[in-house]
Amino acid sequence: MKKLVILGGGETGVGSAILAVKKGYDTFLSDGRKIADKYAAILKEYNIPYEEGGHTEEKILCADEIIKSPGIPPTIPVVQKAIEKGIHFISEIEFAGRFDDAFKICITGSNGKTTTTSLIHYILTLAGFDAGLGGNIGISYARQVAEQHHKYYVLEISSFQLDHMYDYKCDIAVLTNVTPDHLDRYDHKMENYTAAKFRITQNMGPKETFICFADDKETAGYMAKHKIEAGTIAFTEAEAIEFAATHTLSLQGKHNAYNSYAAYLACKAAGVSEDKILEGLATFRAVEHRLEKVAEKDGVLYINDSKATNIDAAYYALECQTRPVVWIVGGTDKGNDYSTLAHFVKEKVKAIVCLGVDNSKIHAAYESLVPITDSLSAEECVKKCSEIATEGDVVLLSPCCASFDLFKNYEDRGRQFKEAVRNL
Ligand code: UMA
Repeated sequence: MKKLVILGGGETGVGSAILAVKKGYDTFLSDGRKIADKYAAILKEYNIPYEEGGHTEEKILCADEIIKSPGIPPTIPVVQKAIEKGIHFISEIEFAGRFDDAFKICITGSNGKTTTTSLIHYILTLAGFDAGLGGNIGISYARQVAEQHHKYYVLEISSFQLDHMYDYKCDIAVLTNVTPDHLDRYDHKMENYTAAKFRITQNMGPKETFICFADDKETAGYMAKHKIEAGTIAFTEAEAIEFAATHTLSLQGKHNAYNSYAAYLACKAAGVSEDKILEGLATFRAVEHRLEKVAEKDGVLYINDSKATNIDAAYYALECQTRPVVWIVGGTDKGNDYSTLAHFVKEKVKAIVCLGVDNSKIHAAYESLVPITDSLSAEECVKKCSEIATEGDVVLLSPCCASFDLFKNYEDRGRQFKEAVRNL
């Protein structure tokens, strides 16, 4: 029997473990920290052997194959030793794909992928397709393959998941854009990160469809040097803007015109009727934590864009603001270059409230431009913002950074922010 070791006991790891035992693998799960109660309960329910609070090398280095959770950096000692030993690493998506014959629509990109994925899934469901939603959002793909069966899957795929994908083949792949993100995991080299994103096209041929944004610099640069085997639709900014101008779209803003148009093209390629696609694009409700309007209090609008964990996402959020902004920024820095947002700070931002443990880079970048204060909790942060903001302003949480210094994840950060706003 093949020995499978799973590193990480979160959503990815536990989903993979369920699928592995169901498929008869000799399975062992190892987590370096304490496993959350809800996941430990599932492991016990399925009788899956596991350890927590540390990675025991003897129990891991005997594996035939390892599934590494995407959040575990490849630099940790046990991973390095397994690589030296030549053990094969795969991602959860690769693993689940081995047991899934569904039609697969996969979306990747630095930004817009959650929105585009959710839009496509919403439209397919509206049109009566039996479609599962997963990947980097919600219930892990592996768990769904183990416990449910869908004819279609719409999967958001992160670059970390793509890193260990080899034989997986998408039927339709969408690449929204490639802008700097997670560079700390890619030797601070943009070309490594871009190449990871393009792994989404591997194994695809002319019968499959690859949809990308032709005016994205990194995408165009990569495609000028590499041949893409898939049937490719590279749409332009002008086409997306024209589409947005001539149709009713529930999502506003330039970046959402790209997301909506990419979703339109993907749904067309999947065989959804034009009517249903347009109905879906007109009736879709915004994704939580993505430019989500929380409340208007004393004439101040509060927006939760906690999902903006990199510079480019915050760029879009600032770009579409028309009111003076009290900007909440900060968290775990991923090698950000804050200077690219300085012109927005000059033009649109009246004050910055940092929400993070180490805000030194943000202070250094913007201190000379606007007043900056610090906060260490969502409650303290929202209170400070409410004191600074006056009628007609917007308080925008669009932090440019990961959330792990103060929160469990970006969802936790967004929910705590909303709670604090409601309690004002
Ligand atoms: N752990 C170890 N050893 C270590 C470090 C961590 O065992 O050295 C353990 C932790 O204790 C924890 C587990 O690994 O129990 C967590 O694994 P994980 O961080 O990979 O998290 P999962 O719960 O498996 O969630 C992952 C994605 N997380 C990341 O990519 C960091 C989730 O995306 C995704 O929703 C989920 O799989 C389901 O597919 C989150 C995310 O932030 C939303 N993604 C990044 C992004 O969107 O920018 C890529």
